[in-house]
Amino acid sequence: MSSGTALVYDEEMMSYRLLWDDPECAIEVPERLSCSYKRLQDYDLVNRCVQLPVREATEEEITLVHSPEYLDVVKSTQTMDVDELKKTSKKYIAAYFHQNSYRCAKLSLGGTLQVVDAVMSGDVRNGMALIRPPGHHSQQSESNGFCVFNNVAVAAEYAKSKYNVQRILIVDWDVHHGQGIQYIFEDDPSVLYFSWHRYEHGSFWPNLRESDYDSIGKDKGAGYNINLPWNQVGMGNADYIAAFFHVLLPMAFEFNPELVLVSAGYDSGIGDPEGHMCATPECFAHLTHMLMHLAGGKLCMILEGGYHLRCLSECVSMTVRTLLGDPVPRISGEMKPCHSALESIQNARHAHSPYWKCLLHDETRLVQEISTKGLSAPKPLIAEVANVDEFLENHMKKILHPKPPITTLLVAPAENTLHLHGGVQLEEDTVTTEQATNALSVFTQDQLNENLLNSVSKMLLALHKLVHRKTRNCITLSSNVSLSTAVASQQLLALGSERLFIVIIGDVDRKPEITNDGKTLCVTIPGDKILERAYSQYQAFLKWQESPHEGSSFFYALFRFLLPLAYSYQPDFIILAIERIKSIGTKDIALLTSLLQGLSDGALLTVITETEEETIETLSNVLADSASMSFGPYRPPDKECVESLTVELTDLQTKWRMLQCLAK
Ligand code: Q9C
Ligand code: ZN
Repeated sequence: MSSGTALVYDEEMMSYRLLWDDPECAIEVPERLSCSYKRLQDYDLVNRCVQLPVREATEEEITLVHSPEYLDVVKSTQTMDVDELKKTSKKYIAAYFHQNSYRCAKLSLGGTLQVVDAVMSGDVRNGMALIRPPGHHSQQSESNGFCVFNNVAVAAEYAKSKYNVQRILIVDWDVHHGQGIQYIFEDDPSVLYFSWHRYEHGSFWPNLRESDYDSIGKDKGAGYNINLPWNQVGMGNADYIAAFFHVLLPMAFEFNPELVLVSAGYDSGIGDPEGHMCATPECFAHLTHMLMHLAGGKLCMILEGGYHLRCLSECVSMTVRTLLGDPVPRISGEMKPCHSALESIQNARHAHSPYWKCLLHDETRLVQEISTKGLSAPKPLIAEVANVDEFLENHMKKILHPKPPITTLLVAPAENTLHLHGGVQLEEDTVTTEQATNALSVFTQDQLNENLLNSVSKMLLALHKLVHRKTRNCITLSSNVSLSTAVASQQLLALGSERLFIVIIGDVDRKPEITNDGKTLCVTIPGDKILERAYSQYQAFLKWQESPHEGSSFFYALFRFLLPLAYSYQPDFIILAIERIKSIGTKDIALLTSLLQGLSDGALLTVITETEEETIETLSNVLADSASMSFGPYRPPDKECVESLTVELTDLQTKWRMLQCLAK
């Protein structure tokens, strides 16, 4: 696996600007780049990246997407005076040219391709291009919406021809519809394009009928264009994350791309004068983190819009931090998507259900009357923040914590033969077994062997370090997972955990204390035992059976059930207990573990049977270096799996609202 994060930035791309009065174009300013870069420096992120120089894109590269005639027009703007520039600009919609536009557009595209080359060659794992002009509105022969060349679309064609990539996912989280990308790949099944965008039933720019959820692609490309129109402003963290769980991610995992390109526009963030949305910067860390689990981590972020300079630069910083593998800050806000978002999600799922097996067995139907239709001035759902700069200043202080000095602390016998990641540190402090004896006596009267006492003692020490953020996460090997987990959960609650999320994989003899007071939420993925079960909203069961040979469909359970449940709950600590593994494979557990790190600031304890060597080694890699492996291949879920999961969801989703994907 490759490592490292590429960063492309060059201030020369600030050498063009709007030369006349045009309120529509005035927001696209050179400072967008310098502010973003400055903020990355403030957070000391630039030095941690592999900085790459920009280069000019060649004519051959530009014409992978654009017509030679259009290239000539752009070229000719180099020598124009202001009147001619203005005249040429007016031929297009929301576009402006400057004498340096051509040069900068070539650098912007060339910079994009630099990141793609670095990622595809394996020099780095992922990367980001801080560039302007943006690209996603630009079309074969047209400038549009501040865009000159379609950077991301050319990047996709380039990756196909240079690296023979068969499947590319483009995620467009800019608040505008990237209609340029849609037009270019509409009939191309090798590119899956996803865009969410402010739409308001077509009343928002670019006011296109084809931005609605029912434009699903054409001919061979049918099913490979996903539009998620937002019919109200004020969409926030819960709406965006629900869109990922219920629309993008299941299809993306079924698609199984070899490369992911993101049209990373941040006008979908809070305070943006174009978007009027409410998502806070850490939301983009979560979106990035989830996408890092596709395509073996090959992820390229290409800047598009984003016009509130402070919001833009905080969002860019959160994105780069996450690419570098830093812990993802806990998401803020109530984790409950709004009604209008659910209507859009429901309709997008319905429109795509004929094309994607992961949607086939699920209940989908169309919203006949969309509730916001005909409302002239839809009200923002969240009271608008009066001073966004001030809000962000405080918000970032609140959510960002110093990075724990240790990433992964391992509680294991001092001499072990495991092959562990370099970032894993063995818990070596000397302990007395007295505290462990006391803690265990609550759960068992049996005579306990020295080994278990020693391991539980060390675990108690490690839990203190976890709670006090001396370590990000922790692995405990145990000869008795049940007992160790029971002690760990009791201890974490005693140390002040208010929402402890427990996932148990396999059949444990003894359940940790399920308190039913809201302080614990426990999900069991049983092995082969039929469990006596009492229904509670704080105890969930996931019956799941993978047949190990044909690829896994566990991603379906993750995005339909486990992660929405976890995100609804917003735990402060997580325990993952792994007993006897029968029902799901090592890669499934690795994917689950890696994604769960997006919650609880990464504070996660894994308790695992000491004999499961392969799983221990895999999880130590995942915990010490998030998303350091390929998780696929995948296959779509069976009908029975979907149906039993649906039954389990019926009651739970009334309380845990991120589970819901139908508007009621
Ligand atoms: N008030 C990008 O974000 N103006 N382009 C819309 C609606 C055009 C946005 C006017 C916005 C173009 C890359
Ligand atoms: Zn935009």
